[in-house]
Amino acid sequence: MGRSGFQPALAGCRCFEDLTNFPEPLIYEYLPRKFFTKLKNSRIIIFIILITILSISTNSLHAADAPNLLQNPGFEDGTNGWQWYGGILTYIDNPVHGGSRAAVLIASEAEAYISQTVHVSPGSCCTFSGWAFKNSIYEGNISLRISWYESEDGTGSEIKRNESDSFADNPIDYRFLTTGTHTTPANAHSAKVKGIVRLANPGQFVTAYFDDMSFIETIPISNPTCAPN
Ligand SMILES: [Ca+2]
Repeated sequence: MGRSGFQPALAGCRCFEDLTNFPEPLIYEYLPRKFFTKLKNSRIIIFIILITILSISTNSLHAADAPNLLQNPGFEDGTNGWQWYGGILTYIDNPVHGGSRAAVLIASEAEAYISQTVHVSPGSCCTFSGWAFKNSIYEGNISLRISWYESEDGTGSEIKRNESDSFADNPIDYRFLTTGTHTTPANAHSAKVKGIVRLANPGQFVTAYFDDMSFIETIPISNPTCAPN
């Protein structure tokens, strides 16, 4: 039986056994169109999944690789790189959270703080974190804050602030604080990061300890906003 005599039966059958004797292009012609549609859709789904995984991995690596922009973040070099207001700043070897030194701020104003100013880019994602401790007979609370400025060096008026949770009790060990991740305002070019002590009553003082501070800035690539904000 010639091929011309077989084709009508094949057209009615449309089974794979019959197709094995035909050249490849003809097999494609006889395979159900749905098969190719499903194959095409599967490839698209796999492609989207791979792109998503790559995007997540890129962002994660980007954040993980971002350097700590603070100088002397663990106070191993004493108080170098840090400014302070509303009290006295020094360092101590016990208690520490990491390394062999931590900062000690003896706050005597209603709001005292240690601070550093860092240059930032508008639209970037910034996170300020650190560890704090206090053991005081007087009442006061401790928190972290990012103050945003339009200037390049933290001068001028504060245009926005983001603050961490605070604590007022005397914890048994250093406590982690973070402002969370925030988008740098569109007109901001510097950020002053602060470890803050607020006194509950005037005329008293509170001794607070800070260690292992970090300020991380990342530039969003695939997602134009920072999360959480
Ligand atoms: Ca330290």
